[in-house]
Amino acid sequence: MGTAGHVDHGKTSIVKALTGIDCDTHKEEKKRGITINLGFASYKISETESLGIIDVPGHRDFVHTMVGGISGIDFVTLVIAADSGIMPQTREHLNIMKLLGVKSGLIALNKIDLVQDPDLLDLVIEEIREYIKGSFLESAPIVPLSVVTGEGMDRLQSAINQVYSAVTPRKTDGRFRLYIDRIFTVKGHGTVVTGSVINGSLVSGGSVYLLPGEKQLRVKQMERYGQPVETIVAGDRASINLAGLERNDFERGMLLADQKFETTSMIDAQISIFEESLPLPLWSQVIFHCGTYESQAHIHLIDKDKLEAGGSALVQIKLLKQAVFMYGDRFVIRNSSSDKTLGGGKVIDAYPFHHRRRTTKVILSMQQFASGKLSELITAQLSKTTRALWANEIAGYLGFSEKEIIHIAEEKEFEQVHIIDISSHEGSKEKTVTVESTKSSYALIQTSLYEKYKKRVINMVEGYHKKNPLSEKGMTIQQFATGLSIEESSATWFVLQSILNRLLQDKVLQKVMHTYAAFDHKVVLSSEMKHATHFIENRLKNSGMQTPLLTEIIPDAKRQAINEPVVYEVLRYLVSQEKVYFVDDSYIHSTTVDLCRQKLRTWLESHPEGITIAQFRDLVGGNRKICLLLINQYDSEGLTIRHGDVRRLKS
Ligand SMILES: Nc1nc2c(ncn2[C@@H]2O[C@H](COP(=O)(O)OP(=O)(O)OP(=O)(O)O)[C@@H](O)[C@H]2O)c(=O)[nH]1
Ligand SMILES: [Mg+2]
Repeated sequence: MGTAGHVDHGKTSIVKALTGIDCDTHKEEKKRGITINLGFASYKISETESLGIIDVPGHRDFVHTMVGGISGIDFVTLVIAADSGIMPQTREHLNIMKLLGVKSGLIALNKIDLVQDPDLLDLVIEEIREYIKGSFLESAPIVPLSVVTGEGMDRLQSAINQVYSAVTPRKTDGRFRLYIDRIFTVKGHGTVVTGSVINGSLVSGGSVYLLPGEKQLRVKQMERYGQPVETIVAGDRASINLAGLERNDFERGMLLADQKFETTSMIDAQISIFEESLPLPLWSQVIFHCGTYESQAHIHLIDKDKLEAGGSALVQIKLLKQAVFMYGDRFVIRNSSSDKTLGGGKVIDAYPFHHRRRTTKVILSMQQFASGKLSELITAQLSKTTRALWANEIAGYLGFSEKEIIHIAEEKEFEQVHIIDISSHEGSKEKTVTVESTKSSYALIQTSLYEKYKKRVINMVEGYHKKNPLSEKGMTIQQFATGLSIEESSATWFVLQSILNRLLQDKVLQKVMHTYAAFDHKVVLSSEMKHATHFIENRLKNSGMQTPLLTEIIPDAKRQAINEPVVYEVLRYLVSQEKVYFVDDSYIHSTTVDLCRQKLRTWLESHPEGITIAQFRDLVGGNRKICLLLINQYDSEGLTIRHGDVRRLKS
């Protein structure tokens, strides 16, 4: 529970009356008689449950402190002094709480001892009722009381109990984040930080990151309301004893998280400004507050040229100080001299592009982000890139759990996104292992992009066949990936694999060895090619062991009106057909290779002691180089095996 309200209306007094704890502990606070820092107390709701209370300052100079405190609360006790009624910071605090998304609370109408006239009291109550109409406090209990006389304190307690038990607990799954509001050293224990857990949960003994930054810290011990605990969850106020942290590593506004977040200095947001504010021009300079983070900021209106008081707009905000944000984080903006709260909003994209121009496309995408619908968010996130993303990558950007992302993506109606379960992929098993440990097993891509990739794959294969008409083979996955600039093992690579599998299934492609060829691809020779193939093949066949050099084949072919590029193409084709062997610069016809193989086998069957190269040469004729090449070929086929200087049959 947080307190809120104008200075001097009795917030700290009420907390003290409830808990016995005086939150104004600093010398300066005592001297001035006002609250300056956040105060913390715990109030026993029942035998087993304690309520953490955050007492905030009411003075207008410390509204930024109030924002930090209020960010971690579930409900508020708005304190209004009966003798003065609604005052400027009553309004400002209520406005801020609306912006930060506080959902419930009650009103403590304090100092009734100073209002003798019951009609006057009724008047104040009426004024308050009127004022809170339309806000989250509309039907909140208003409890008249006096801390001085103690009147109404019992009613206050039961009102707190009632509101407390109606609060819906925060979601505790998702990533752990805690805004640090205090840091101190405890003798013999080291550094301790305190703050409010805004998301997720943390278990003692784990490790956390201090953000922004790289520093990883070990959680030694945790306490909730002074009691050691093993787990802290969203909504808790906690103190954490950390190993590895030094006092000057810390700056106000930092937070602890269970994993690294990319830092950002530019966000897209949806903001609204108060009725009492001045309009915001296209560009403006403000102070930005989120949790305990505070920075100067430039706001650029995107869907409007001017933001009128009471209105809202989509904006891009440039922050002077690095920060980490998650989708949906609430913030407050104050004027640049920081004496007035202007309004605030929520982060809709923590890592946007720089919107130099305010195009319809930009606005549409921002509206998608602002809608808050997870399916829209996923689409918007995916449309920022021309590649596929891992489910957990998207989860990270948006601040949802991977499970939620996969769940939505799998929904039938969600047609804009194609989801690929890489573990179900034929042949991707080994990949899955390496990928799973660091990444996700689900890749997501916009359906339109998936279709685009599919078309390009088909075009690439067609182009390949056109260029290599005499090759039966198509392209390898690596060739597709290179052509499409897809990194191996990236999410998009798995999408490519999925596309290839789909095209095989749909009989658009066929597998030829380890390549993908068009399903109806057949090598058809033109009469010119037929002539060339016939000539070259015969030339090689007739040469037997006297394999011709390319420099001999080319002029021979030329005399037959076959030019050089055709010679190469035909040779490639003959090799792919296995009619010709290409070994170390020489082309040997397969009939020659077969014949020599036969001779060798027969000879070896009657000569178990083996054959030397010289003997083999005598057996088949031809030069030493060709003989060596042939023998190696037979070794590699598994016909023969080398024993010292001789080859024997490998049986
Ligand atoms: N007469 C009377 N005085 C009260 C009552 N409650 C608080 N006060 C006095 O009002 C003054 C301010 O009280 P605080 O509790 O410090 O007020 P606060 O709202 O915490 O003030 P800030 O934190 O500075 O905004 C103190 O002098 C209190 O003694 C009450 O019920 N009746
Ligand atoms: Mg106070």
